[in-house]
Amino acid sequence: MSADFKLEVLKRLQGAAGEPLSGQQLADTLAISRTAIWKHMNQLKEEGYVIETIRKKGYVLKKMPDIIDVAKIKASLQTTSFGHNIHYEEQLASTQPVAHQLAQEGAAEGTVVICEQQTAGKGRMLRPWVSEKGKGIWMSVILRPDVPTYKAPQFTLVAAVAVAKAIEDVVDVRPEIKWPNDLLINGYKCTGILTEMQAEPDRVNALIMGIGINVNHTMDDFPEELQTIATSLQMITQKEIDRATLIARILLYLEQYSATYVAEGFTHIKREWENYSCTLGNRIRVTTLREQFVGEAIEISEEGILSVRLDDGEVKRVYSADITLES
Ligand code: BT5
Repeated sequence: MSADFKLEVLKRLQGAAGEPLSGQQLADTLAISRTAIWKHMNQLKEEGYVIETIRKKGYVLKKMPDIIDVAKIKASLQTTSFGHNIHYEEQLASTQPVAHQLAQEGAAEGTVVICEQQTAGKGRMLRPWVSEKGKGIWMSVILRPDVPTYKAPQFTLVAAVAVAKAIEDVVDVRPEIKWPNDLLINGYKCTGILTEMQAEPDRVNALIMGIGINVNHTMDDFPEELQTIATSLQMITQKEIDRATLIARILLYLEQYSATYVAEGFTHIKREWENYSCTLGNRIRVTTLREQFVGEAIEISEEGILSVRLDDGEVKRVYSADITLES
């Protein structure tokens, strides 16, 4: 009942098209008390509607909440299967465990879990991923490639290319890929990718591809510790970005590039990856679980492994690590 009134209040605010709507008038037409109207206004504000109260005149709807428009994603999709099944939630601890659960229950390839806010977003190695409400794209995509497990790590690179290309198309900014899973713009991180796997002894059963993109953040939306390392697409372009359009494009490239990788191997995608890379040819500091060293990133292999030449000429092959650019 009360939700219906809230919807009625919202409809009338929208209908007023920027003109103030008096609380008394609203109360009379809906036959509820002014206190009830006030409560509905507060609830709408909590949901992200910006409603201004003008003294003696009434309420004005200034801004709708920026929520991800799932219908719009579906309407914009150009895929065969990716994104046809979307689980949308306002808030989750993390989209990853939900996608894992769905994958275990047999969810089809291309199933997407997406939310407005993660309260315990995950990076690699149990690091936190900060996922501000309504600002970013926090999603997990279920992939079911028919490949042996050793081919799974390259999917992080496949996803990095897919997301970079989608951002370039939709936002007209060219991100750089920092091996293995970051997209940077002007040296600041705007995207992180986390690939997790469900596997039989030697075959991949499902990949849970976690993609986090800072989209419409302003600097103040980031906690202080991220302000010196993170950026958002809006901070770069000074424009609000439509998340639904970007998501649809990411799903298109993710579908295309993962199919290419499965059918033809890494060679074709590797070339694209190299074009986006800010890692290759640069001096980098590598931190693995066991050691730290500095050298020149010289190539990635067909398996997605990074080769680093140390100052004494020794070449190290890096499977998994954090890297920072030295200069
Ligand atoms: C990543 O890990 O970059 C992978 C992030 C994956 C996030 C997605 S969102 C949807 C899905 N559901 C999840 O729960 N996770 C995935 P890593 O390379 O370990 O980087 C983590 C580090 O990035 C942190 O230690 C911070 O320094 C930094 N960081 C955290 N939040 C950030 C943000 N919003 N923007 C930029 N940097 C961030």
